[in-house]
Amino acid sequence: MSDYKALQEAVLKGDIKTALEQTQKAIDAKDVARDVLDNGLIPAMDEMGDRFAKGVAFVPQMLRAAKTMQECVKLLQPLFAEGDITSKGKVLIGTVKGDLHDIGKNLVAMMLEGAGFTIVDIGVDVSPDKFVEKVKETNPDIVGMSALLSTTMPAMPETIEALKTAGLRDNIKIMIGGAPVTEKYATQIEADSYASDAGSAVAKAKELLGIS
Ligand code: B1M
Repeated sequence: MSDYKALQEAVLKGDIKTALEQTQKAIDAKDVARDVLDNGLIPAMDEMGDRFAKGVAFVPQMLRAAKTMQECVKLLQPLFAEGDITSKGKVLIGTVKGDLHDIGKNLVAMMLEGAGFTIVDIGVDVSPDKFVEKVKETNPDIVGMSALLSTTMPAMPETIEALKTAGLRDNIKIMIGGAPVTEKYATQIEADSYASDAGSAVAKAKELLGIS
């Protein structure tokens, strides 16, 4: 296993070149992509979040770290494929209204795609009406919602309500996730499933559709 300190430091500094070199080094050392994420990239973003919360890092640093992580994730992307490319079902995924965080959502989408799901990614700041419109247009099996801000979590039940009003709720399964979201919240708002990370999102999606 690689030493991920240098990768973490590079992400924190927003040093894309070094971060890509370190990611490539881990790939060359045959590290598992999940390890690079769990031990290198995600701890760096958590540290950035702590620095932001303490007032020692600001939005431009968060943005730079996010961009650096995204570039590294692109490099890891081919390693996420499970091999079976027959579609296991269609997942429509977006970050809810008012929320611009998309790294977690993109990771979830990427892992689901790697596991054989067809992905319709409708981006960030997606209003309940847009979810409804896109569900009508693309007819997914699962609707995935991501929220990273406690202030945007209420857009999840709003979206579920809009799907109910449009008569679409019974045809789909709903999965939610994001750092402030919990299993308890999922039960409370009557979502069908909650996943704490991208790996478990794949397992939960398979469970929802009754596939192994
Ligand atoms: Co923001 N931000 N941010 N930010 N940001 C957080 C979330 C925060 C916790 C930082 C902090 O204070 N410690 C805090 C939220 C506090 C709260 O409400 N609880 C915060 C804040 C306050 C803000 C702003 C309000 C700051 C400001 O402007 N004053 C602002 C809001 C903008 C907006 O959205 N309207 C803001 C802006 C930004 C940037 C744009 C600068 C940037 C985002 C860039 C981007 O995404 N393209 C950013 C970043 C980078 C962060 C932190 C540092 C990192 C987030 C991240 O990418 N994590 C974050 C601190 C932190 O999370 N520790 C923070 C890595 C990612 C892989 O994890 O997204 O949790 P995560 O996804 C995981 C799981 O949650 C799960 O799987 C993923 C992979 O394992 N998951 C799902 C996610 N979605 C899922 C969906 C599923 C299932 C699982 O099913 C569908």
